[in-house]
Amino acid sequence: MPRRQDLKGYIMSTWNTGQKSGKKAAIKIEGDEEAERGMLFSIFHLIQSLPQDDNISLTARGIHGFGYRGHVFWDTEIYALPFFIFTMPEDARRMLVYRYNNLDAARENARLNGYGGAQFPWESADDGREATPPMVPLDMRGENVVRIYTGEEEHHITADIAYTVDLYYRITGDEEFMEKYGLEMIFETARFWASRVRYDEEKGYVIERVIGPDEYHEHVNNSFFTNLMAKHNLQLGVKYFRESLERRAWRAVAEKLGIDEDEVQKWFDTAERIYLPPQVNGVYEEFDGYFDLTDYRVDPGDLGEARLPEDIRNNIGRTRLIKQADVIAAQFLLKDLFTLDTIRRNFDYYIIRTTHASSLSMPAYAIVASWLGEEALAYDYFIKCAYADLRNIYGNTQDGFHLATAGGVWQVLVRGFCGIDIEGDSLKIEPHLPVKWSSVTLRLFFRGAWLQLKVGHKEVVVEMLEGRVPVRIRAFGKVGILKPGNMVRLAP
Ligand code: IFM
Repeated sequence: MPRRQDLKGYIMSTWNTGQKSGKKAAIKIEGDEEAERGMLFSIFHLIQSLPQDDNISLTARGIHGFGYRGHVFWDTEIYALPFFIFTMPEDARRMLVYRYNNLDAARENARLNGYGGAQFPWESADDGREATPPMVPLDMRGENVVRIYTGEEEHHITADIAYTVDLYYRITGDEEFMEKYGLEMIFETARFWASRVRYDEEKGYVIERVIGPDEYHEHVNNSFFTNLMAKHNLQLGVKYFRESLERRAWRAVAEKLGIDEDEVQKWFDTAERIYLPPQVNGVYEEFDGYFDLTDYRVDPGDLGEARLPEDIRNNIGRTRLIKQADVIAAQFLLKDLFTLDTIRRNFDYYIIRTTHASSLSMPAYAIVASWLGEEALAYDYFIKCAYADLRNIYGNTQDGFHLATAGGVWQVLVRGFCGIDIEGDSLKIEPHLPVKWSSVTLRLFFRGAWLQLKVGHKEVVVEMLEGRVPVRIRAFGKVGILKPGNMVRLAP
């Protein structure tokens, strides 16, 4: 193994040697050195920040500073882990095992809050208890403090973790992980949501008093993101329970937890009737009452709150301004639930109301922008994110590296520009490359095989470097079966 500080060179130098690490992470972008350098810089820091054991996971600001006190947020599962799952699956697994190791603490957390199942903490440290500080001092003497409600209300983290457990399984096919850790996390989190909802005669199952990814608005009811992710979590519970009926080892997990058909039927009914805020002209209301707030718009090319007039800044929670991708984050995670037209309407509406004061925002918008053919904006955000800490665009790099942004940069390239997605048992590639890029070459792990992909504007070439089972590749509406040691070339 190289020394960690040498990794950047190592990532590229092993490209042609067949060494394991080179296979995992390297990316080449033909036609854009600046983009390639920024991409590798991001990957380097992700790898450098990897925890060495399963007592802790990747932290929001890595090992580069004291920001967020070394706590683990949804940044890890939603923004960083997809990179690790596709390129370093053993490390991704270890970080998910960290969550499993804290499942008892999450059960206790749910119990203390009056819920069932397991509720993961918004900020997690080594013991898995809620570690979010309820107050943060604004001055050295602690005379002015700000009250922080995220630990009490930002509940979507529980569904985000279940989402990534499922993603890990869909990419790796790691049955043993599901049997030992994954299923239990999915079942216990589904249980949490079944107890977290309240039945409302008019609306169905509602989720009250939460904070969504947009943290400007606290104590809201029916956050679109939270409700949709909770629904997804319940549906995962149902799906995996049904699959477990066919497999003895999986069924044993459900039995151990005392889950039966009646309970799962309740999950199913709850998921079916979870209330989602209605659409107005195709736009989902971010939470109940959001459209009644004072409207205020910002330039999508700029970021942060400093540009806002003081009265708006001081009353931001009374406006429709949002801190980061929220409805758009849901559309990026659960893309298949939406038509492109709906995504477009929501994107157009929210992009001019988002300050991007959170470093998690631009990656989500950039991914969706690339799907929508908004190349200039997607590329602008990609470069801003790839150089976020080198250029200190958030003004707080001294507090640590922005790891969610780094994972987001990789996702903009892979999910956005290369359009890589999993469709059933196939790997789907729908390129939306920036015009000045001629191709992207990268390596991915998918269902036991190491693949090398060369993605161009009008051609996709996939080679199986290692692996024993054929992989189905989809691109440009065509399907190719990639056999071990072979190559598939697809064009429109
Ligand atoms: O998890 C994020 C949150 O979405 C926005 N505030 C910062 C947290 C840590 O990066």
